[in-house]
Amino acid sequence: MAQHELRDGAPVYGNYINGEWVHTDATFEVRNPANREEIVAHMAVGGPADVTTAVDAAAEAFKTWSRTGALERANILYKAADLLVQRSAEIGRVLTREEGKTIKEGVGEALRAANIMRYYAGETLQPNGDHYPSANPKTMLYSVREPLGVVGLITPWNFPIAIPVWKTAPAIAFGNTVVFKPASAAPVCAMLMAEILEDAGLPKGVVNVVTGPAGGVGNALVDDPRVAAISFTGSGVVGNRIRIKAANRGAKVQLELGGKNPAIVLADADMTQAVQQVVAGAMNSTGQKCTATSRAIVDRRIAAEFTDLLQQRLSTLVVGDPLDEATQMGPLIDDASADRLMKEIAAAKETDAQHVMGGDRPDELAQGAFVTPTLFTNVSSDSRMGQEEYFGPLLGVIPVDDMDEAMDVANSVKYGLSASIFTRDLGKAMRFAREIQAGMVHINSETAGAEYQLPFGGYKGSSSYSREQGKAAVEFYTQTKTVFMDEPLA
Ligand code: UN1
Repeated sequence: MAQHELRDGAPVYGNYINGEWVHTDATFEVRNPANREEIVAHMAVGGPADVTTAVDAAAEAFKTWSRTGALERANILYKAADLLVQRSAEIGRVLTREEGKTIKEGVGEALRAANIMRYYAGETLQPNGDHYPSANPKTMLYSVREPLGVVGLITPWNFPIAIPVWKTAPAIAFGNTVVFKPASAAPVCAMLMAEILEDAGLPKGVVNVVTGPAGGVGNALVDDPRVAAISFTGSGVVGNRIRIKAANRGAKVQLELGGKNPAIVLADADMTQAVQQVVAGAMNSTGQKCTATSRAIVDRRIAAEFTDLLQQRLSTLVVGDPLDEATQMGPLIDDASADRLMKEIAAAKETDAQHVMGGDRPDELAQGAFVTPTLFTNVSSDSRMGQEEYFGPLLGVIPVDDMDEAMDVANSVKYGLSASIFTRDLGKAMRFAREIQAGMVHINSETAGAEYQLPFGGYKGSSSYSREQGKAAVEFYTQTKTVFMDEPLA
C-alpha cells in the first residue's frame, strides 16, 4: 500500500503516472462537505504536461497489456476486488468524508465497486467474436473484438468509487490502458482505486490518474490524438463540448449526462411502496444522482393524500453528519451547490407551486452544505422545477388527470435517463414501458439504482446513444476485426 505524506493531518496525493506518485508544486484541498473545516486530502494540480506524460505511459503500457492473456487480466481484477472488500470500511469512510453521502451508502458503494470488478474479470473469458460460414467452404471467417488503445475517462464526484471502477474495470479487462481524470470535488477514492490496482499486480502505466482543473487536465485528455476514446459522466454542458471535440478528431465517445426523472403514481398504486420508493429515489445521496427522482407525477384524485404521506415520511429523515450511522441524509457536495439550490427554492416559492416543507439550511448544521429535504406540490410541468435538473434533495409533485397526461408530462423534458411508474394495472405498466422516453424503466421501484450486468444510459439529452456497464461495455471498449483465412494454394 502506498504511503502518502501528511499535511495538516491529511494525505498529499500526487498524480499517479506510470506507477509513480508524481507531485506538483501547487495542490488543491478536498474538504468534507459536512464540515468545511476538515481537509480530507491535498491533491495535485495537474495540467496538460501531466496528461501528456500519462498518455505516453499508457501508450507504452498498451503494447504489452493488450497482449496479456485474458486470465492474467481477470486475476488482477479478482485480486483488486478482494482488496476493495478488505478495505471497504476505510474506503466507505473516505468516500463519505469527501462526498457527503451516508456511511451506509459509502461502504455499499465500495462493495458495489468490488462486484463490478468481479463481473468484468468474468467477462474477460466470455466469447469475444463470431465465426461465420463463407461463400468458399474452405475459407474461415471470423470476427474478434480487440481493444481500442489508450482511453480517457472523466468521472463525476457523486459516485467517487463506483463510476471510476465501472469505467476503468471494463477498459482494462478488454486490454485498453487508461488515463483518468476524477472530479476535483471528490477525487480521493479514485486514488485509492489506483493504489488497489497496483497492489493487485496491475503493471505500471496501465492505469494513470491525473487530478486538476477540467480546463487543463480534461481538455488535454480530450484533445490528445493518441486517446482513442473518451467516456464521460457529468453535466450536459461539458458533455456536449466533449462530444464536439471528440467528433472533430474522430475519437469514440460515450456520454452519461443529466436526468429529470419522473415517478408516475397512479390511483391504484400500493401507497406504502410508492411513498417509500419515491422518497428513496429523491433523497438518497441527498438527491445527487443523475438517476434521482425529481418529479412525482400523481393522479389528481390521490395527489393530496400522496403529498401528505410524502411529507410525513420526509419529516422522519434524519439529516446530519453522514459518518453517524443514524443519519439518513447528508449534505450537498459543497456550499456553492447548496446556495444554488436555495436560490431555485426561493424562486419557486414565487411561482404557483406550493411549498410543502424543507428547503432550509439548518443552523445546527451550519458547518456543512446541508439543505433539508424539500417538497413542493402543484408544480406545473412547464415551470423550471418541472423541467430543470436541480441535483439536490428536492421533489416536485405534479398532479395530472389521467394516464395520457401523465405520459405527456413524463416525456416533456429534454432528458430521458430513468423513469418509474407505481401501479397494479398491468396494462398501464406495459404501456408505460413502451411509451416512456427513458433508457432505464422501473415498474414499482425507484428511478435510481443501476445493476452492473445491465446496459445503463439514457434517451434524449441524457446520453449519447451509448450505454455503459454489462455487455454494452464490450461494445464501447473494443473494436471489431473481421478476419478472412484461406489455405495456401500449395
Ligand atoms: C445509480 O443510480 O445507482 O452519475 C447509478 C449518476 C449515474 C449513476 C447512477 N451515472 O448519478
